[in-house]
Amino acid sequence: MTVRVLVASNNAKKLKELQQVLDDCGIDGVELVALGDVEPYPEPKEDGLTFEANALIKARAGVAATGLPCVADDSGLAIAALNGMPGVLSARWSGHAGQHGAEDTDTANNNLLLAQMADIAQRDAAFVSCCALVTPQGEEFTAEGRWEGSLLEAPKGEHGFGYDPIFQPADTPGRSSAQLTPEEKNARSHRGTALRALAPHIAALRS
Ligand code: ITT
Repeated sequence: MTVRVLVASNNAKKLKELQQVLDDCGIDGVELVALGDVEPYPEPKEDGLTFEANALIKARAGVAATGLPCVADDSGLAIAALNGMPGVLSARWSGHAGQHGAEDTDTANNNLLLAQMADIAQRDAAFVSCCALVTPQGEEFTAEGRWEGSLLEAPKGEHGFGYDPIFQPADTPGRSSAQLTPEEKNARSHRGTALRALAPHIAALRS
């Protein structure tokens, strides 16, 4: 029997990464369903103060609307010199979603962050992701991943999305996360780590 699992993200590039990581886990008998494949439902308000709280808000909303088990990711960039900000505010650092188009929002977020950090030499940064799985029976599982690195002085690279052009991973010296192939990024990223930790719980949905 195949189990359908909703992957609840409105960010097409994030969704692709989530799907690729899960596909690479090779879980037989699980069919991933995107938001575009189900009856539309209102986006829940992401008003949690942690990545975990927001990931659970998104996954619970997916289950409530569709009756399917649901996986969601909440993620962002944590800058040490900014006490972990933008953090859970990463998506709306330069203003509310809808104010710009998706690509413009990314550019506006990156430009604002670079301007705020212009005179600051301490540039330690980490991408953080919390992935949540919620089942129709009310079981909840979460897992977190961190990708350590630093904030660049200027954007470079064309791959990925969001803050990738201004993030220098510690484990890919000389290449920003926007200069990695999808496979290279998924193998190291916050999202890859979090979702692979959740994979056994997703696989267990079949039994
Ligand atoms: P969904 O909530 O619909 O999944 P979203 O893009 O709004 O989509 P978040 O609320 O989790 O997702 O916000 C994540 C923010 O952090 C957003 O600004 C992203 O661009 C950024 N971000 C997260 N992971 C990233 C990554 O792997 N590379 C670059 N930026 C990332």
